[in-house]
Amino acid sequence: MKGVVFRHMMYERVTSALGKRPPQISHEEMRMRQRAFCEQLPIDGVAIITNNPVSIRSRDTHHRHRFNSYLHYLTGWHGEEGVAVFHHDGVWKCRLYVQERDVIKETWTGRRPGTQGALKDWPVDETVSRENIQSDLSDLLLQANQILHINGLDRDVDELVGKTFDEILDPRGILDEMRVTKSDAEIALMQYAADLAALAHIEAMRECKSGMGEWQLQSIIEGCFLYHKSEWAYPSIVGSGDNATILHYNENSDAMNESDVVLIDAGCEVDGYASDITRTFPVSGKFTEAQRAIYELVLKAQIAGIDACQVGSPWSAMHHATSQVLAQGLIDLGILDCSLEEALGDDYNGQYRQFFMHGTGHLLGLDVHDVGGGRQGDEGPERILSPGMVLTIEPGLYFGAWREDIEIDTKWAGIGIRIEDDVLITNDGPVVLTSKCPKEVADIEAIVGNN
Ligand SMILES: [Mn+2]
Repeated sequence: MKGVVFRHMMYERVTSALGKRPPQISHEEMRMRQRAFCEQLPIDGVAIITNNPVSIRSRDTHHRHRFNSYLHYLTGWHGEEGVAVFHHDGVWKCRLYVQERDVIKETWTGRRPGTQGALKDWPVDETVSRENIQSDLSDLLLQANQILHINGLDRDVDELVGKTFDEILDPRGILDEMRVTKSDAEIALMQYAADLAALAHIEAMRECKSGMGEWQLQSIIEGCFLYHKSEWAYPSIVGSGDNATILHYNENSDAMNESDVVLIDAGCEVDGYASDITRTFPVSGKFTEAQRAIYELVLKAQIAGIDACQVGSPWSAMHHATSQVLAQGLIDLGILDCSLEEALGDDYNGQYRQFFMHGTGHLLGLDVHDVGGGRQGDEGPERILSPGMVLTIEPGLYFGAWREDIEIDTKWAGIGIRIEDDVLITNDGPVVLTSKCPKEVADIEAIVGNN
């Protein structure tokens, strides 16, 4: 009972620091999005946006459903089997297929707005019962000459579309570009998601003690999300010691040793918008000399990466900035024995990549790895940074003691460090949305274990 009371107080501290939750995206804004989308559609075309499928977790129990980001973006509709269809009928209209009211089913699985409720309370022009989608959508498709649709999410719709059309266009080309630039309302939600995650990380730092389980730090952070009517945007990573050197480790099942650093990569979602924060700190509250040397190098690289987030810069500028600092630092620490040119290599794939093997960041929004490209290995012209974009800056260095492919001094073995912030691009330079989460050595050492 004492623990429950304590947890409540800890979270109330976060609540008061958080302030007011911003409003959800207005229907007016969704209507603007619909207009901008439809303006780019062929007038003899139909565009279909389905919801995500429900997936089985175990026998007759499902994974918690997460709405499709495009459907959310355009209509705010989350209902299972929901389908939005944009068609031109003198003017562009949004027709939404929804599950009809059914008292028996609603008794088991929850209330449904039904066709009438959806038409009244969502920004759509027409609603049709999902039961009639076969005949109703077929009629619309027969009148169209072009179809835009994302295959693989709704089997019934895939089948209907496949029967009528040989060539299927992808609506994501239009929508992704729209989603890259965030509106003021979106930025407000993302700032709140960033604040909540930042404060949750601080609570985990405060509570950290050697011998504690990684899962216990996870529970503090995810409990904090839930306490504030939010949830994780991606499975939380809590890795101590060698586990910190596994990029997507999320078993979170080991007890933490006094001498290790622990890496936490955890972010939350607020009305669909994600935050994404990584912090790494010593379990004991005090970095060893070796840990501190690596930490300060990664921090220096991260700050250089953030500084490179300027309007007009190409996407790769921030990766080049972090890479140059890391490569030079690895040479200075004696971890790499070569020239800077050799360390960086052609096209930034040189020797330093043994220890920094991922990209420097990704776009952030309704999806944690948001649409709009910019990730390493993406095709097409390089994205140029512009105001309203939100991206992460997250360099890291990883020295897995378990790795047979690298040779390093034992003093570095088992150190994995990543520092990640969320950055808004503005005409006045980069704005760090996650700035409430400390990252300087002195600040971290003052907080860890100090509850
Ligand atoms: Mn990330």
